[in-house]
Amino acid sequence: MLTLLTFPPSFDTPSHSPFCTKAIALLHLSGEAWQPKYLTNPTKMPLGRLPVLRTQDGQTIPDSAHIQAYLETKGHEFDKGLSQQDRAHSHALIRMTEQHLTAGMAHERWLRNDCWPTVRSAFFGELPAVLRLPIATMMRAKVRRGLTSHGIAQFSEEDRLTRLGKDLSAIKATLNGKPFLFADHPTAADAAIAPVLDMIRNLPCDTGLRRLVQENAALMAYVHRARAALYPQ
Ligand SMILES: N[C@@H](CCC(=O)N[C@@H](CS)C(=O)NCC(=O)O)C(=O)O
Repeated sequence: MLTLLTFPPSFDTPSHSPFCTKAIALLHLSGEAWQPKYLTNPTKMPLGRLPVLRTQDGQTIPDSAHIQAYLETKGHEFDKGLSQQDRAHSHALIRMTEQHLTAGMAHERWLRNDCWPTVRSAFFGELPAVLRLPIATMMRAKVRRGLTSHGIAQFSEEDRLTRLGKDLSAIKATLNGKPFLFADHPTAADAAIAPVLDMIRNLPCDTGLRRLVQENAALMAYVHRARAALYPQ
């Protein structure tokens, strides 16, 4: 049995982390037998991050893209039937989402004062009371540095929303009435992208970004369809 080392569930998704949720979706699509092992501190992981997959033969595979590649070596072709052009489009859309839209979602969770108390309890609520506030405050400062260095935290609210809105438009344009991004069934792009939209629509405070998703019927229908196909329960 495969074991996925993952951050625990929160906010109605099977992990806090979009990358862990992507790995869960890929494992679900692969049909492999797997179990989650929940961790809250990834510092001892090979890349200091989660997800990490442990295989039956003792391999430890960090990074959701490497987990995908491992499952592909076992014969699970997530993009079966896609043209070369669609594969290129899918790759670009995944990169956009993972490198930009996800940072926008993290900005809302971690840096907005109206979201933070709920996020803090969801992510750090299980820690002993004496450690909870210092660790949460230290992690928030680390995320602030990361998102400032990335650039997303440097923009005004209006500029940030314009930029993230363009990512959402690219996703909507790709969907273009189809049930999933590139086919009538989920592919690798859906596993990577739908969890991020799901986390945005379920942000714990009212933000412009959340409204852009919640007020778009096509995106909301897609999120519900993808949840049922990728991480049902
Ligand atoms: N490229 C990696 C990114 C994974 C990643 O950034 N995970 C974050 C959580 S979303 C993490 O573990 N951060 C370290 C921490 O939270 O301390 C992947 O695709 O798996």
